[in-house]
Order: sequence, then C-alpha cells, then structure tokens
Amino acid sequence: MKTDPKQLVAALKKYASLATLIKGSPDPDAMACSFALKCVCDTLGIKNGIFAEKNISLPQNRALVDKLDIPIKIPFPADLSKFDAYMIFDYQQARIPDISEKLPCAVHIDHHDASAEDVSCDMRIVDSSAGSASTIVALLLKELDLEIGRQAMTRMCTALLYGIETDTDGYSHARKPDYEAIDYISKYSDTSLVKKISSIPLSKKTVSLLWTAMENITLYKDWLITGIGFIDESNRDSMPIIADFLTKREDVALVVVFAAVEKSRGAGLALDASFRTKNPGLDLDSIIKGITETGGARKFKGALQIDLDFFTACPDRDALWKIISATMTEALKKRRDGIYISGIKGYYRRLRNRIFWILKKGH
Ligand SMILES: [Mn+2]
Repeated sequence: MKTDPKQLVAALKKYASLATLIKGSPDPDAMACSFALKCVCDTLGIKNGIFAEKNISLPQNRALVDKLDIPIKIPFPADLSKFDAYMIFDYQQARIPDISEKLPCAVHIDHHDASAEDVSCDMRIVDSSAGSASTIVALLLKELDLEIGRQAMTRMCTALLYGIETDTDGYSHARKPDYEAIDYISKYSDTSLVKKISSIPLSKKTVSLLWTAMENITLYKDWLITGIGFIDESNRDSMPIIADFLTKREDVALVVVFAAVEKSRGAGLALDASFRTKNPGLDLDSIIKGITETGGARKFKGALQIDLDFFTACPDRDALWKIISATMTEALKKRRDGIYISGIKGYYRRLRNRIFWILKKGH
C-alpha cells in the first residue's frame, strides 16, 4: 500500500482550522480515524473538531467513545464558517451535499471502492486492499512517526485497533496491510480495553507472530507454508492459532506453520509445526509421518515436533534458522510432489481397513 505521510502533513498544514465530518451514525472505523487525525492535528497545532451527522446507535460504539473519551459533537454544526476545510474518513466519497460547495476537502481516506466522480481533495487515499480505513491511518502514523504524547497514543491506537477489528469481523477478513497496521498499533494500544468493548481473540504476541507468518509465506502449489522463527516455549500456542487463522482466510489445501521453539535458558530446542486443512480427504497423518515419526494428525489438524537440542550450541542463530526453514520447506514440497501417491495410499489404507472391519463384523 502506498502512503505518503509528507503529503498528509502538507494537506493539514494548509489550513488553520479543520472539521472532521462523519457521515451517518458513527461506527468504530470512522471514529477511530477521526480521533487519530485529531491527535495528529493537535500535535501539529491545527485547530480541529469532530462532528457526526447522526447519533451513535450501537452500545459498543457508545462504550468506545466513553472509555476513550473521544470528543464527538452531534449533529453537523449549522455554521461551518469558522472552519477552513473538512476531512472525511471511511466513506466512499468526499462530497457532502450543501457542504462541499462551501468548504474544500483537505483529507479523504477510505477503503471502499472509489466512486467515479467526486470532489477534489488535497489528499486522498482510497485503497480497497485495506480491511478498514483505520488500517490506512495506522500505516500513515507508522511512517509519520510524530511525537504524540503517550496517553493520546494509547487512546488513538486502541481506537484504531478496534476499528480494524470491527471492520474485519474480528480479523477473519484481515489481509496483509491490516496485519502490518495491527503489528504497529498493538505496541501502544490497550488491548484489555478492546477486550472489554468487544472480545479480541488474539494476544499482542500472537498478532505480532501472525505478521511474521504473513511476511514469510511460501505458496507451493496449493499448500501454504510459513516459518515464524525462534519463539519461546510460552508462545507455542500461537502456532496453532495462526494456522487456524490462515486456514480460515486462505483458499489453500493445507496450511503449515512452523517455528524453532526454545525452552527457557537454552535448555532445549525443537522444530514444531502445526498442520491444518479444510479437506477431510487429505491424509494429513501420512503426510506428517512421511517427514517424521514424531508427529501425526487426526482429521483436519496435525502437528510434528523434531528434537534439535544439539543445535542449542549453534553460535549463529540466523544461519540456524535459515537451515531449519529451508529444510522444513523442502521436506514439505517433497511431500506435496508425492501427494498423489500418499493420497492414494491413504485412500487404499482406509478402504482396506474398512473392508477388514466389514469382514470382521461379518464373522
Ligand atoms: Mn470502514
């Protein structure tokens, strides 16, 4: 995603006073973007205010405003003459009847498909590869790297995280830019607060590992393979969570997530992998057993663990990870190449077992 933070700052600084206008009843995505830009304007010393057209309807949206103390005035002011320009977020067009004729639009950020005809803006980012407008704003903030006070930063990032969560249906439709945004804002956000407002299923650590997983994806035929590097034993649970996540989102036959899992104080090392499939016909167990006997699977899910204790003595962790990752990826590719054989073998084995079972019952 292309964002130009300098262009944003230039668009804002062109005006002494800005009104953020939220169309309709404010939802978390629109509110989060408005609030984030308020924090940016405050930091840059630009007067600004947030206005919504209609009342906040959902109780969880009300809770967001109350808990984060987001200053929103309802409805739009009758007289906008004290403002020099307006901003609009999370709406497919910047044009607002009766207002666009009088006030210029400084900033328009959205993630819906762009409407064909619209008013001109000093800065416009409309990118449907983002799961939310909050995603785009968060990525702009990441590049801007402004000196925003710690407290405001926490409130702002918490709002943005909730905006992303809401628009991606609890991250189930989240895509690469969303994970990059989450990785950045989750450092500052108050996830316990987001939990209180909704229920966020992922810990900060899992979200950050999820981002690593997204970055390292290898697609081989219809398999998705990704390594997340060295992780502490206490974070091992993140692996199956990430595998579940990728399985839900990606249209692939198999998802494999692997990591070098370290026991505390260098007490041990293992290659761990989580396998997930949506295909009940895929013989996951024989795929895993073809790599190592120290693993196995039931329908839909499996795991393997290979002892690497000896390599705790390795002085070069980067080199060690490269070898682990390349070896695991290659082993999986070989299994995928042999899938017709293993698949058929699995099928015959099941058929044979079934025949045995029928014969046994018959006697
Ligand atoms: Mn949205």
